[in-house]
Amino acid sequence: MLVKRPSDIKPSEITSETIYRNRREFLKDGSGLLLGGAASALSSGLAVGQYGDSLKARAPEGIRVGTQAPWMVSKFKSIKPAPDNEPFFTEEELTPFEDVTKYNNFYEFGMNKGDPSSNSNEFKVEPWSVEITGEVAKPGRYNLEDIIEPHSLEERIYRLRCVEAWSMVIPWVGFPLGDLIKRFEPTSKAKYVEFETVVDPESMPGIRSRFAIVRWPYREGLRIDEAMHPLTLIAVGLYGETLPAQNGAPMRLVVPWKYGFKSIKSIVKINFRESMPRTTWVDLQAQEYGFYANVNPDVQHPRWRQDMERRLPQTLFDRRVVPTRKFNGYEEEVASLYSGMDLSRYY
Ligand SMILES: Nc1nc2c(c(=O)[nH]1)N[C@H]1C(S)=C(S)[C@@H](COP(=O)(O)O)O[C@H]1N2
Ligand SMILES: [Mo]
Repeated sequence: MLVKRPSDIKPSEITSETIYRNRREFLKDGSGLLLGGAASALSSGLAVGQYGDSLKARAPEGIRVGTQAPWMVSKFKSIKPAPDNEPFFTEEELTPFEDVTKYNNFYEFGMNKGDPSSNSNEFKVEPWSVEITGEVAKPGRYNLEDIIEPHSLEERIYRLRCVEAWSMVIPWVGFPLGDLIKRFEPTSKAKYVEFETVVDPESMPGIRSRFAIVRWPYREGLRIDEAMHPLTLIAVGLYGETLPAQNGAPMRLVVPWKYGFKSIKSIVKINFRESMPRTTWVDLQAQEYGFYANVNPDVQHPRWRQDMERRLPQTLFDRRVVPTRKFNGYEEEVASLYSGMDLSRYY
């Protein structure tokens, strides 16, 4: 984000909505991902459970990623499939599993898009615990199983729009952050929620690197009403599998109407507080990255335009440029959170 600037998008490269839709329909039939999900689950030899056989998206046959901890594996057998209607689902063509898991931003493993997948082999998610602190009635250190076990998992198909002007469509597995927060009983002083990523120099070469620009741990935050919004997800999987390290194992945030950097990975701490937390990107470059970071085609980034995006995967022949939508297309659901706010000031 500071290092690389997306090359400029020429108006001639913008794919018209019609062409985009037609291609989408075509690929949907051909990819076998949206329509063939059930078949691939059955043929992969997985013990399919109550819902696992009807997920809208499954990883390619034979692919196992992420933790295979028995309690987690058994939870993954009853994932409620994404509904057929917006906003928890989109009909847009899914970004292939390969791109979702090999083109990543996770600076703890390095700055290049391929670094997180190639440099995360030493990363361990067991044991894992999450510290809950601040303005809550039930603070403490909870192990991962205690955090996740009470929640039923669901599939959600969301757009992810990075501030660098590329985007993906990702089938997550998770549960609403709001349901988790309620369990800790926030006090009336809990106005903001702050998150931190694990810092493990041993297994995270990006942290050891002398070129690192981030002051670790990576930190992010939400206003409490944003955190409680039903679209805000704690993701523990994608494509029907537990999260690969490079996507933020074992649990990460997904806030689909905000730029991707808000969706912090590999969370070890959740702190409830009265004042707005300082976050990693605001710390680094407050002129360019704001606390709110709502996707907004009307507010340009100082160094590139934000009204278009490259929908991955791109090919040599088609850069797949599509218009960026306000709140990443979730305006109807979230605009009321910001009524009366000047979004060009609170970017
Ligand atoms: N801890 C941590 N979380 C992070 C990042 C990071 O570098 N470190 N990058 C962010 C950015 S810029 C984006 S776009 C998304 C990318 O998520 P994905 O790789 O799963 O697509 O993760 C976000 N979460
Ligand atoms: Mo990003």
